Amino acid sequence: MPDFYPTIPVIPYDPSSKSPLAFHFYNPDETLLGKTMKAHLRFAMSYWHTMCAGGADMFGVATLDKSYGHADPMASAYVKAGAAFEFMRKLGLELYCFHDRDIAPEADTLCETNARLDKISDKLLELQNESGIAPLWGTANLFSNPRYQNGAASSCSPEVFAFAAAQVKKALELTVKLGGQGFVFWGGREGYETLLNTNYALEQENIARLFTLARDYARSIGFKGPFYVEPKPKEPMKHQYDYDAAAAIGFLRKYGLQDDFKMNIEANHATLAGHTFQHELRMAREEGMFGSIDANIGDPLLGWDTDQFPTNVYDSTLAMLEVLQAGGFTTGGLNFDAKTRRASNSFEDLFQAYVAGMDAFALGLRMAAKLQADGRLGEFVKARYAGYESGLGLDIVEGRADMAALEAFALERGDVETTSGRQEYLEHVMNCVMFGQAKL
Ligand code: XUL
Ligand code: CO
Repeated sequence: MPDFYPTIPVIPYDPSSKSPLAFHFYNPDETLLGKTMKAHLRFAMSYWHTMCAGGADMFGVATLDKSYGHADPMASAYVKAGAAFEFMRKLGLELYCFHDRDIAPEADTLCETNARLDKISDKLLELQNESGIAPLWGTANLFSNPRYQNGAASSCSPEVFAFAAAQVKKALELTVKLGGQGFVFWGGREGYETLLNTNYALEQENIARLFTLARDYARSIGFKGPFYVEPKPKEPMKHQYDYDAAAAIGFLRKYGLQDDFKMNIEANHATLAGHTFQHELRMAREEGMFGSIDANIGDPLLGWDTDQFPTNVYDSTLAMLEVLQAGGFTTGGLNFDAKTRRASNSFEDLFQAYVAGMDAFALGLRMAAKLQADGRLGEFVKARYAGYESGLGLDIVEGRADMAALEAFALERGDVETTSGRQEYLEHVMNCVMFGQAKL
């Protein structure tokens, strides 16, 4: 097989190296808390950003040519598939995520498009069998084609609903064929630009109808994995229905889908919703809906989804603390839904970006393990709520204290002393554990 990235070596773990193409913190086979780092982190490549996006933005064309030497889109798709597997092999990535339209371009008819998908997926399967690499999840792109301008499942047109269903059906078949472990719904166009033209209730119900049809069809063809909803508040729509984890979980419960669906939490979507990444992961975890992660980071000065590679170690540490507390990934993983900046216009930059992102999460995992071992954060929270473990607190928690009893207590007790939340202390503990040996 030809080498598509001849100047790029297999990336080694070498903490003493000054090479940009070496891992300093990610040592895949090192065991930490009873599991290899590779098993903890379950890194995945995003096919769309990595293999397809060339840096085009609203003001300019691509800065990195990703046609892989072929003007014909199907010829390019074949070569791209080979390149994708070389890319993953060199980085030690064993999982990838794809939209139907990433792996093969749409043709003039649905029939021809599906035939293209059959051919390309045969090629992907061959590459998977040679390498042991497999999809973390598959999905259907229900947002790029102009037919989805008014939404897909939430479109005002039943014909568009049918097209979306047909596309999801095929994407599910592909996911099963390729052994994908999950299936994502990201509803970029499932929302509205103005309520003046929107039947909100019908749109919501139709999204639930498509999810239910997809779930039932997938189970009938042997798909055992979870579905993931990937919340995002806006962009491309002004308002997206799956605004954040709380909205998406409420929606899934309303329509009885909570046993088959979980959350795919994306860092930059969390911040667009006005939440931290940690908040969205905590919400999903506490609700028993933690599934998978789209790892990236936004720019706090920009109000859109910049999909930058995650290099902020505080963020990755807090994220990995949530992952550890959720009991780790099962079918989920860390998909780099991230792209290099437009001016980082070489394939070496792309490898470098993955090294940076993978190392940031490896460091996050190491730091999260240290914070757990140190114990002070956990102990502080436990102590803070200790009042609910006995006496009045236990009566409240166990439902023994009614309104009259609580009033009687308050009348008798007089005023209550407040306790400190000690935020600055806790932030300092994080720094001490992460960067030093000092005990506070
Ligand atoms: C868009 C986004 C998508 C989903 C999959 O913001 O994150 O790429 O991850 O459709
Ligand atoms: Co995403």
